Amino acid sequence: MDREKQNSAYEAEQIQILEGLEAVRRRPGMYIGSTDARGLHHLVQEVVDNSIDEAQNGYADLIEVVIHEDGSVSVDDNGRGIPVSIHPKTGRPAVETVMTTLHAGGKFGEDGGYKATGGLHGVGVSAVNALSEWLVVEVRRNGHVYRQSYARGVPTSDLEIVGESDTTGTHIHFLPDSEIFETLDFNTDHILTRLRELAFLNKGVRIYLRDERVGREARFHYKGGIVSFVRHLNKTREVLHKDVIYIEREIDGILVEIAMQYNDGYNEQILAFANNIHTTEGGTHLSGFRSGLTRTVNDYARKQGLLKENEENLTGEDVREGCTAVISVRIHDPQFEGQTKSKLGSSEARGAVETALVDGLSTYFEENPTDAKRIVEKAIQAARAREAARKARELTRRKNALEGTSLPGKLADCAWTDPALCELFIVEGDSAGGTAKQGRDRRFQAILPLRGKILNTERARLDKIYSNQEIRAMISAMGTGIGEDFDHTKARYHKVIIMTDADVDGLHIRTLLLTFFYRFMRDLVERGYIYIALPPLYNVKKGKQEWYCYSDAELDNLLDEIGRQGVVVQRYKGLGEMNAEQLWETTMNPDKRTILRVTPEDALAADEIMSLLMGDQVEPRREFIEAHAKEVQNLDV
Ligand code: 0RA
Repeated sequence: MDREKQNSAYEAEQIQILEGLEAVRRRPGMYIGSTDARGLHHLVQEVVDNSIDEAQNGYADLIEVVIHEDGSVSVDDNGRGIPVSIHPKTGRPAVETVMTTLHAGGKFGEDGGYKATGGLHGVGVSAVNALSEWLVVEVRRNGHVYRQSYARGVPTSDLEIVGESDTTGTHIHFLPDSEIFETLDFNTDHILTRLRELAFLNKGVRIYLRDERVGREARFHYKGGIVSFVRHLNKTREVLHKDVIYIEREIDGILVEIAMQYNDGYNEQILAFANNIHTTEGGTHLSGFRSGLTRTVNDYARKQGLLKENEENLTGEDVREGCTAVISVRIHDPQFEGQTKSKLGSSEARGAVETALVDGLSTYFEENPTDAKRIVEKAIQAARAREAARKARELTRRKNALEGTSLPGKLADCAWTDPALCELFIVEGDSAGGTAKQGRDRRFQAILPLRGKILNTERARLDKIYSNQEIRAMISAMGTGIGEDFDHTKARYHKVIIMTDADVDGLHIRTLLLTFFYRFMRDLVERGYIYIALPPLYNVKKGKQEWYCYSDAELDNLLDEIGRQGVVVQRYKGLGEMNAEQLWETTMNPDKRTILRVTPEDALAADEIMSLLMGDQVEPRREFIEAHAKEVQNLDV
């Protein structure tokens, strides 16, 4: 190509790149979902995913993530390093093209690997670059260290050799753009949970996290992969069999991995992943697992005479009681569906997982008859309990028919009837409930005070839950029914706001409520109907002026600003210390308040904490209480 032609090709490419970056900055939501905390965390996810790809293809085994003191994040891996050679057409180094061109994050050439990413992410590291105030990439390759810097996606330097190195790898360091994101505050716990998950799903890969803002470090490395994951999930529970059942098959080009182990509890915990993405809405791989499990357990039970001819088959629910499992599939070009694009739609995954499970589990049952018998007997017990629960429910229904489906006496309902406009505040304690009733906007805000600790759902079976007063009040206020009777179209409110004190008891009640919603009205969590109120922690007065602070950091900032002279700080220990007007102004008024929407991940975390607090095992419970007693305010739900 002569020089002139090359220049014009280069210019055309530059224009395209600028247009691409513009598009990302104009409509960031299209690329990373949102510009709130969730979107912010997607940036880290995206960069880490690229390193995970490199690890999955066998070229990297160490990924180090650092949250720096200035709020920037860096991700380092020991892979091959992004190529730096000059592209013949553009005359630019490959790494520059990867960093500046939309959808150019993928591998060059075909190496047949599965991409770590799928529907939700996979927009390429160039989108991260476009949404960063600055980004620096360093590549270790060919004995050199190369570096290039960018501002909001545009190169501010050429790719330069800045040093020598006898290793290879990629280092990406970026500061998200405050012009784009509503918050720049990375949440260590969220990042930690996700990195741990990735370490479980990609066995052998070492993933380290260092948060230099608070001096916290974590290292994840699981040689057992998802078997370790299941052990982790069952850590606080009594298990029915010692070994985790592990199945690995490749069927029609789909890699299926399943790890499962029963515990003596009454709940199922089945996590499904597709190409490393946690498919919280389930999908074909999960339904393949479920039907395979029901079939295998029933077949074995019949064959062994544990189920008699005149007895009905065990249901899916029966065989999943106490089942903890992780399903991980790797599939080319996965299809994602659902409200949050976290449901696997690829139909071929259903058959692959079902075949793998039926095959693997029946073999396991043949080889481990003692374990098999325990599992079947547990399912038979579940069937009996289900029958008892049905009878209890029928009694309740009959009783309701007699008494009319009245709303609970303690509920102060709102005037409007359109659920989309109505909010239900679940308030800890009768006295705070009274204040909330006075303070609310009674047109669309309903108040339900709950007394004491509601029933702990971890250890209680369904039939007992129905008879608990506080729970029944909540169920009838919601109008949806629970468990298999649940019907979201009957929800009387589309916002349910949990409002508890900012102390240990309040945290406990909040955790209980989240566990309850997660277990029995999960659909409400998935629809985003559940929220947490954020009452202020401090009231600050100086002369006639008054402020509210919602965290210690906020208080410190305010005091730095207004000084400490003549300032009175009141710490709220409970909701009861505010009067009706204050509660409305700070916590309930939709124009001023902050409320946190609960995600399925939050609810799952609550569920884990709950089983830790309430499970049979004393040691983890003590550790948890000791670790969290001091940081109640900061505990992320
Ligand atoms: C394109 C091609 C090759 C590697 C990579 C990209 C790569 C990208 C990232 C992003 C973060 N870490 C990464 N590591 C590698 C293959 C290059 C070759 O053939 O040597």
